[in-house]
Amino acid sequence: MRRSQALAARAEKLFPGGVNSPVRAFRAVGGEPPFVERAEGAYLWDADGNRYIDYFGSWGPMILGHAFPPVVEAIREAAARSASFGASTAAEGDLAERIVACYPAIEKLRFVSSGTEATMSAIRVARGATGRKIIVKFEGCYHGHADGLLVKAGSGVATFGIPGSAGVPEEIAQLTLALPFNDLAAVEAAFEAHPGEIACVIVEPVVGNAGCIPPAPGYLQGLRRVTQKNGALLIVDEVMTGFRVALGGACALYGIDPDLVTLGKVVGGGLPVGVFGGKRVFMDQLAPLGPVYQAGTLSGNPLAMAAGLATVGYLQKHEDEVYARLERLSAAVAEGVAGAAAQAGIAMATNRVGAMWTWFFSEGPVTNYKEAAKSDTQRFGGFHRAMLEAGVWLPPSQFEAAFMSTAHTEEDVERTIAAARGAFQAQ
Ligand code: KE4
Repeated sequence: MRRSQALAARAEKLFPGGVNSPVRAFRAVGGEPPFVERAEGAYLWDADGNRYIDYFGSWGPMILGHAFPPVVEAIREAAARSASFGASTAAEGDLAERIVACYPAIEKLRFVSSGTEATMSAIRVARGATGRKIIVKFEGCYHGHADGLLVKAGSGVATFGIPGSAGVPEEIAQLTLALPFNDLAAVEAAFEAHPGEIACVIVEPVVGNAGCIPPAPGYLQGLRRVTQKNGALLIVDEVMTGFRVALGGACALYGIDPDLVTLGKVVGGGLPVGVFGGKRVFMDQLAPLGPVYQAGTLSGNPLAMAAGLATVGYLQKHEDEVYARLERLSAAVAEGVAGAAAQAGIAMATNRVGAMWTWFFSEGPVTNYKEAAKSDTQRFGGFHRAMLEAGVWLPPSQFEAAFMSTAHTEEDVERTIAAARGAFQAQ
């Protein structure tokens, strides 16, 4: 029995589905998920010594590649001074200053330990600041697993949501409106149907959790205008896009000035960090200054601050070189595989923004979740398994984004395209 299989057999007894996060179980693509033993640069090695080119990068954080030496060294040094104090440190301010320099919309922020905590807290600030209860999210966008965000669209456009998970009471789901992404009229209709009741709109500015879906031209600016007009806060969830699509994320790329921003993934350099922040007038609603409560034992954890500082500091110092490389390599692999699909007569829609992209096995364009859902997920599963066999580890779902790191090389891209060619010929 392969060591991964033995580890999986044990994990099945210990963890629901054998995993600590559902997508890792490969249920969407089939096959047996390898257990990772170590990683370096662009590569993962599994428990049986097989090497893979990594295109999910821990779901976004590893933008500089795995075990990036400055990050490893920073964590090592911080660990020698104790892993956690539960008291304020200079490192929190050092990382916060770097974040504020990259995200002008953030005047004040709070560190938390996950993207879920960040979005959950940002929504509480919006409700506390406005005294309103209803929130708006978009189909296909994922913002973590807080109850009010695990909601599916209701029957009509402006009708309330229904629970997207067991355990979420309908009373909670009914405070969330789930609207189609890239449809500004739907948002305007929601505000007309619920005047004075909507606390905030939360959006993935480039959707990553339905696969990659870019905003239509003017859409994000439209959300800014409609929320401003109706006294609701705009929360831009940059947990995935932050420091990825640009150093200043989608806020910089699309020129938007939200009321609140959430960050995660890259900002922690692979350690658990979430951030929510924004305009001072809203953030000062938080305890101990104001009436909105939020807290966390490991918020601002020194090891996580050290990893985040080393990562964000490197991205800031080498911004031009880093994002030019990410753009070049991402374009090459996205277009190269799309070209191989076209040569094999396979329908594929490729969406990409910077160093995040998705190959949809779809006839038509993918501009919202309904169109993404028409993709041939069976064919994606076969593609994923064939690529894994060939030593290329793609995100194990049609509805996830692939990620590039600065550690990937042109040779890795060529090898990936060749593997895709082989996979398409075999399909
Ligand atoms: P976490 O609680 O998983 O740190 O962050 C939640 C979150 C919030 N906002 C956005 C835009 C996100 O993409 C995420 C988490 N992303 C998924 C990947 N699609 C995490 C991977 C997983 O669930 O295992």
